[in-house]
Amino acid sequence: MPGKKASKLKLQDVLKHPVVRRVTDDTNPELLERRNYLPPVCKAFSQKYTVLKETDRFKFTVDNEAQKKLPNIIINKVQKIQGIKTADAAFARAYGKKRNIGIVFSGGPAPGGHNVIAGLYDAAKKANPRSRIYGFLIGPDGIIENEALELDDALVDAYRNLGGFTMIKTGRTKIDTREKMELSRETCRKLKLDALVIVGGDDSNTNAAFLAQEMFADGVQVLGVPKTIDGDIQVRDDNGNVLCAMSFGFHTAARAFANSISNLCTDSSSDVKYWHVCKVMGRVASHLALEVALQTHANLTLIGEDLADYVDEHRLKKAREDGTLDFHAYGMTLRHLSRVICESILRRSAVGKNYGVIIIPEGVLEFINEIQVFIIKLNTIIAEYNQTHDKEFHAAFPLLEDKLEYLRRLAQRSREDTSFQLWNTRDDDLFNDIPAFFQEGLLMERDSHGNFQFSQVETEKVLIDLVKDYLNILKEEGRYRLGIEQGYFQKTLARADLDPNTYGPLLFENYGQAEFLLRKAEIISVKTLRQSLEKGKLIDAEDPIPAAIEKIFKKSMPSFKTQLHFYGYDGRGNDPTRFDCIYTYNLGLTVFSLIANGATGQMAAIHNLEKDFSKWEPIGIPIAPLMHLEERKGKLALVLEKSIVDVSSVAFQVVKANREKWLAVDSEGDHFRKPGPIRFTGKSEEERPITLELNALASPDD
Ligand code: FBP
Repeated sequence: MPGKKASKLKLQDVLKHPVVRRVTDDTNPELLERRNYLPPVCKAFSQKYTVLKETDRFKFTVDNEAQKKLPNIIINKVQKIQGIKTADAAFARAYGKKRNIGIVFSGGPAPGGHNVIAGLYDAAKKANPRSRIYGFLIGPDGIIENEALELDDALVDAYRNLGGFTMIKTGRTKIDTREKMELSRETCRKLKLDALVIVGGDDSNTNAAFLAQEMFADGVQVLGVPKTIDGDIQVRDDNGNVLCAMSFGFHTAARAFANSISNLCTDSSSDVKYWHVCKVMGRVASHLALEVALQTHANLTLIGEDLADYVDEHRLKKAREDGTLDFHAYGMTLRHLSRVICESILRRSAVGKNYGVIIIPEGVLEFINEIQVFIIKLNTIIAEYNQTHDKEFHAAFPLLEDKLEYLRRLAQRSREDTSFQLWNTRDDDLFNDIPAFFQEGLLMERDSHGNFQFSQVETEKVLIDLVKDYLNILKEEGRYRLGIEQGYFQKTLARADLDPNTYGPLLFENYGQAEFLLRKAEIISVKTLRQSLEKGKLIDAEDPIPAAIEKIFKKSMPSFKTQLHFYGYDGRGNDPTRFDCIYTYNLGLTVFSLIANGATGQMAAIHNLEKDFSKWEPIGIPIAPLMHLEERKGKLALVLEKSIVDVSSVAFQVVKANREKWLAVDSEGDHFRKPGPIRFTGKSEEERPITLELNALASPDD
């Protein structure tokens, strides 16, 4: 017996066997291929040197506060990077001087980060092999605490084209106090840094601008790199000219989510019994959900920005007729949103499809009026508490019950003191109406940047619970039914020697008029079925209900079964798509060009990213003019503006135009698209995100 033979082998020998060694090795061919891949570079980088050309073509409206707080970098302009073959001796000396450069990852991981390091490392070492590149460990804490690792060839090579931020890790600390600023300056002095590169999202690039201002006098250049899977760093000037179409990591995360969700589309249309509810990351903006919709053609995709635009025409009409104003007609409520989802479920059910796939963006609550009001009010309450007490809010009230009690006291105060309306009785009543797990989510600790942590809230559960409740009501009213295909009904009855034309008109409201038959609303149980049959004189009181009729009735009673999924951390850790590999390597080269040419307070970017690679142009974008005042932790703060989905964009309009088709309320199949997995070699994935490709149609070549 083979089992017996194998058992004679000594384990030490098995472990030394070449097959065992090969299959248990930490590396595999794909990994080696990724490590050895050298991404193509933009034309400017094919020359020995690069220079910066400032351009006045792009206009920005500057915020007064930014003008005041960032005087040395507010005057920065967009800089185009151009390659030059030769340079005079002074330029060549300055360009190739030995430099110490620090780089840090800040915020959530995004596929491609290692290639930013690789690009920066390669360019810096090419300009001067004696230059030193330090990676700060575990995010901005590494700068504050001077925890840095000098990078070498072996380390950089081990991570080329690989996902994650594993090489130096990441963290979410914000350098937002005088003390942290001082410690950061101290670290830069100790390491004799010429430049510091911050690879991060909107908040981290905001930090980069403040550090650039702070260290201007020290001569330390600070540059940002646009990272985040959320895709919400997109830069346009006042005239709508696109400077940075997308942050890196977005394409990979969206492709990874899309691959998994497309597999669910296949599964759900195979065993036809589940609605898969997929929440996809994206703290506020719905860019990822939009791209996943384009990649998969899932049956229903909610886009937060679209919901915020919602106007209830019925309410408006009624208010007009009554000669009144109805402010509740504007914007979507959670309840109304659950009704919108129910409507789609009902319509598919009516054509026999009791299954499907729904995509919910993680940040959808940000666009629901009532929840947004809670988030803002609670942010302010927590921030005010922290400012006036020694103990921090969450430490003072560790349990949900304690927090609710504190809110109750605030509501009480609002009754006694009419000038205090931050939390009134109505807020308290409404808040007490929502499920405990959701209350906990809304009260959860904000992150270090003051952001609400949407990924920790089970948004999909809140919504689907409301959907379930409403579907149960509709079921009791006989309005939630599974359509029975006419041919199936006739065959089933014929097999039981029953005349379909006798039973059909009694059972269905549309018998003979439609391909899918809808059970009459009054038949909602075996009891009411019996009553109808008796009333129609098809059976007597003592007769049993014919088995075929009962079978049809049961089939027409849908049960709403769901599977909830969250796509976020998995896609965020995927190895980058070819697009993200090439994009990030070129961002690394760009950031070195900015450093070598003396820039500070700029963000590295690729102009024309949405177009063919041959048109890509490396640029530096001034960060300070992009900043504006925003509410954070209950206070106004100067931050980089997040870019949310533009509902007039081509990408959104295409999704909107396809909504009805992808919902597939007909007897035909669904229209699911299979994006396939991210493959490094082969031709499986598109050259760039579909969103970018579509939106580029609105910005023809300059
Ligand atoms: P960044 O903006 O820092 O890139 O992070 C984005 C993100 O992945 C969001 O999509 C998500 O809401 C959040 O991070 C999750 O945060 P955490 O990693 O702290 O759980």
